[in-house]
Amino acid sequence: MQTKFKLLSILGIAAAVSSCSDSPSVSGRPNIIYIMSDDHAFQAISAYGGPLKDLAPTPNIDRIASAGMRFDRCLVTNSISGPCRAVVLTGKYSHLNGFLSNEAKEFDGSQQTFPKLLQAAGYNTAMIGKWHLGSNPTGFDHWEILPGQGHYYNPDFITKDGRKRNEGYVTELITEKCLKWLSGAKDQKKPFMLMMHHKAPHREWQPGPNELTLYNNVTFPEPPTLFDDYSGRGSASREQDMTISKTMRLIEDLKLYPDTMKTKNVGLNRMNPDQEAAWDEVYDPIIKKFYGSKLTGEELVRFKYQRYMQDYLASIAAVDKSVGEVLNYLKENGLDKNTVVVYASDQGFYLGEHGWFDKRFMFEESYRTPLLVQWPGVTQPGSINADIVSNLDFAETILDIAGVEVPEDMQGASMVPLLKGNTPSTWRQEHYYHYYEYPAVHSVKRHYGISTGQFKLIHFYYDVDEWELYDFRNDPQEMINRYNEPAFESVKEDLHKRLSELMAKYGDSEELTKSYLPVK
Ligand code: SGN
Ligand code: CA
Repeated sequence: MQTKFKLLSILGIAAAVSSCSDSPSVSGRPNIIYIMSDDHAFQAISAYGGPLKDLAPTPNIDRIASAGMRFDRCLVTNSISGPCRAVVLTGKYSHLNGFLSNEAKEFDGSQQTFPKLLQAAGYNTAMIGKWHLGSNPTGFDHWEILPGQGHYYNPDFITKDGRKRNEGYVTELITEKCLKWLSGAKDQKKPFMLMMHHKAPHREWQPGPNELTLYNNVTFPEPPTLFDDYSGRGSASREQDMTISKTMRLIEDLKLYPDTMKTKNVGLNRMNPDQEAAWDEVYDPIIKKFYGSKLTGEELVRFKYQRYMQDYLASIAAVDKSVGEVLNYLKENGLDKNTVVVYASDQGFYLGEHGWFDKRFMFEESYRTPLLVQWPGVTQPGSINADIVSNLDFAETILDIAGVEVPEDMQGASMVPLLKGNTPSTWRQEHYYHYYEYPAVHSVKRHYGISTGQFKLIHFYYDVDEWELYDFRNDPQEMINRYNEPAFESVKEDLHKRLSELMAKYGDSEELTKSYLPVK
């Protein structure tokens, strides 16, 4: 497929455009809808199975898995929002696209991105929702973004015409805006590519008006490592600041605010009187019960975990509904056969595993992100892929699906052969990771590492110099660092060698890493 379109590109993009200038369905160039939520753990998507599956199902997101392919090993290169988004756009690691951490000021929007390449090849492009890259979007015919993280209730949106407050719940507003844009796009003689980026279910997990009571009376199973004491691992696991017990806030995160606090809570104080009344009706009894119960110790952690899950999963229910509305829209408008739909999260998330929430670590729950793709007539319905894929591959995959030449300097690979059910023999057997945001919120130390089909080798650096090795096939919860065990000597040697090779391949190095260290 890529070779075919390399030929097309020799003739010039204009040729590709004119050959496809009838309606999208006539030209055969598929439309693409890339839906990305924020912090949506694969553990909270019922298509992935797991203990939450029946208690908090996601029937609409699951429709994508039923109609298409579920990826079980989609790994991110740097598990944090802005950097993930920059990797998705550029198909390049953070050290090359320049957006290393959420604290990086502005994404350099003058660089090559896949939306720009699609736009130049004749696609109608749009970006609606959480952007989180500082600078304004480039490469889009239309964009409407939340400032920074955005708000759940009555959020502001930024457009080319400035910043404006919108009344309503953020997930529903993003859906409405996307459907409105699609209805204009469908009548144009161009294929379209829409990036629909939900804010939910990002902290502080505020459920929408239609989901406020959804899980209030549900008790969710606790993960076996909720009370992890981090023995058997290094200082990074012990010294993070992202535990449900210590870091999770009763007031802002769990909404257990005494009356006097309410107006100080950024986010909730954006509600209009009707929204606030509906909210209070649900939360006031919870607050009353909580302050009457005087919970402490493990009982308090257990309570916090349940409240966390109830709000987090209710925020997801609105995202699921939104996905259903988009899929229905495509069907009702005859677009379903020629539109590829992707569902992903910017990264994974901890739902109490190791006692944590948040992400950042190269450990499974934050390193792995959900990925579902339906490509009618191409993906085998209900298929499952276990190859190591990455958000590094998204740009190349989307370009390849659109038949646009993939630039040589992108660092991932097109997943099109995988989507067709054929994994090339040369497909990657290992994955490189690098996280930089420290010192910063949640105190996850800087680290880089390699993951293979069975092992992970991780180097925590900057304020420490600690290596960790996990045999995650035999220790799926990653509880034992095997780095200093003689039985793992040859595995360790092999992983060190492969890690050095990977760093060289991607243009990263220990030396380069030192150049990112801020002057103390
Ligand atoms: C905010 C959150 C953090 C979260 C970061 C990054 N705190 O700072 O918990 O890790 O965003 O999240 S909050 O009190 O403001 O909610 S990211 O998904 O955007 O990378
Ligand atoms: Ca995120």
